[in-house]
Amino acid sequence: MKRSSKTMAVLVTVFAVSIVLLSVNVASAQAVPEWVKNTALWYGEGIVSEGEFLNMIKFLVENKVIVIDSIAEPVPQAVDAQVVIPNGNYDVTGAGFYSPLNMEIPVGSTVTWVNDDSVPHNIQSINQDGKVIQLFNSPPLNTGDRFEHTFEEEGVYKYYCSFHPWRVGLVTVY
Ligand SMILES: [Cu+2]
Repeated sequence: MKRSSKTMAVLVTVFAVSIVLLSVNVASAQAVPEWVKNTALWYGEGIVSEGEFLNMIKFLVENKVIVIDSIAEPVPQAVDAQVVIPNGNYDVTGAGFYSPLNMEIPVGSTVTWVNDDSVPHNIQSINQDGKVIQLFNSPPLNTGDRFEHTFEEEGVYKYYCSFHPWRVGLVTVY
């Protein structure tokens, strides 16, 4: 009993999804050809093969009697994002982490780092071993200076400041 009610739930779900995806063009429905009606009837009676029946449905879709609305996948919009190098970031004993410490952005987004600290910093992309790589690398940024980079590929990008290498940040591009 339990099993069949589960099956029923699945069937209802599938049916509900179908309603969203399929809509019948009423104007065209009045013009459903006789052979289509016959094919459906004969399929039910086992006279017509499944292949012929499916071809008939294909015909209805191609001629827009059955309209299939495609559900577009939402494409994440690229953004302009900002990472603050906060006041006190230079201090190894302080909590002046990059804000946010892990910047999560869609592909194509641009990150701008802003130095809000009282001393110069830089932004150097590093690999998993902590070695500097030439991906996004800023000159020294004085207080108020900015540096930006546009991320065109998915991935997790690490960076640090070569003056204060204990300050490591992340950019996650999805
Ligand atoms: Cu620094």
